Amino acid sequence: MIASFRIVAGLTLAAALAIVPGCRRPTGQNIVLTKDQEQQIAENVLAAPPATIGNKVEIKFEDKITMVGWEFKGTPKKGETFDLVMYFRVDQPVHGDWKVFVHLEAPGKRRQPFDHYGVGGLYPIANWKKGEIIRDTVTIQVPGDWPDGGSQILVGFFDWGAWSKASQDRRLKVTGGADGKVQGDERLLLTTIDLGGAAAQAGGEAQAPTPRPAEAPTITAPPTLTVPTTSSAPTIDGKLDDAVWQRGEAFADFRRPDGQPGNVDIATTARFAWDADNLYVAVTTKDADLRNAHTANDATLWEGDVVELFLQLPGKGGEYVELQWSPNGSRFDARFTGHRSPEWPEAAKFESGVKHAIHTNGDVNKDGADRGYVVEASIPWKGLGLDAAPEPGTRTLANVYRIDDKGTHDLAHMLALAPVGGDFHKLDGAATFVFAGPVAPAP
Ligand SMILES: [Ca+2]
Ligand SMILES: [Ca+2]
Ligand SMILES: [Ca+2]
Repeated sequence: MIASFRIVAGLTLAAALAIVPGCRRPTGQNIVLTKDQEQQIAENVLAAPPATIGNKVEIKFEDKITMVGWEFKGTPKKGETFDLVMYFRVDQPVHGDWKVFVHLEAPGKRRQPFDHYGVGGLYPIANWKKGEIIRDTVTIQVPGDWPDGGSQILVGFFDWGAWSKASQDRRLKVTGGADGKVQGDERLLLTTIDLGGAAAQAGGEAQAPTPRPAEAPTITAPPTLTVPTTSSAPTIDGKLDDAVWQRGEAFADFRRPDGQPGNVDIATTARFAWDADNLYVAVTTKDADLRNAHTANDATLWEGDVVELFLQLPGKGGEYVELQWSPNGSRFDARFTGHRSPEWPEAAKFESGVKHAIHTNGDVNKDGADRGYVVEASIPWKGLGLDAAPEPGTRTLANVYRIDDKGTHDLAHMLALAPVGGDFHKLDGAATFVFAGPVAPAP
């Protein structure tokens, strides 16, 4: 996921998930919301469903929540973005740390999860009150290389707390409703759509597409980076005054993942080096507001500000690792045997032995004028499952991403070292890293 997931709430104001860390707590105490955020909740918590909804349904999730309608805004189509708007009636309070899940699925081929708290993360399910109608909007970005054939949208509720703490898969049972088919795993099959073209909605009338700005992708040729070897390992302290970082060039030509020019407010540079023991990484990034709610390693860091490295493991037949670092000091490491496989909670059980230090220029999760942060890390080759460092001249695929958390994770607030479209796990077409041999001393 993540980074598989890339959810994101359809609310467009800068209502960051992480601005309200209290949101993550089911009891909802001590949530301090801005006026804009309170307004967003007010606009999406209704006394009654709207008179016109694209698809009116009555589908019960146990005796707690009933989906009363849903509709698309925009046209579900490969390489494009659309909103799924769902209306839920609260029949009984749901206690605990639950999330809505939405799966975009090409059966047997690919699944893209969009897990989220309610109303753009501002209104956790634990706070939903009996009788309320919740309008919950999810923005779904369909990767350009999505498989052909019918795709499904499946919806449900799962106990995020039980999953994150104990890997228990608890879901609300879909117990009623003739309008939606239910999979055996408590996923409501909402509709089957053809992403090659216009939506084929189950019931109801198609919605007028919401116009979106036309942005032709400008995917550029992927860069090739020469990763120098070093005879002096950097001190992993978040300061880039080490000799290895003083020489050579930093890669600074980050662009949006769709190839558009990058947002200069989050300008990012990356440096790499290696020796017999480790791959070394140094990333500096501008950021006016440092946000990440997660302090635990292997948490869903991609919900906040984050730097991500994807690296294909040389000689391992397409296996790759994903490492992430947040300005909050936490890191995530996961190993995948193939594209997004296994799913991230399983993949993240992998421990690479990465050492990292984050230097922040500003205060994380406080309002104020921040400047950015620096990630410095060493990743042991042996921790990656390699017998030894790569032979000089070895080439492999890699990418670096950076997300600036604005609540809505849209491409405008992301950067990629090599733009490949928006699927962060897609290494086909990513950058090539060449591990260079020792540099001859100057004569
Ligand atoms: Ca250092
Ligand atoms: Ca930020
Ligand atoms: Ca891990």
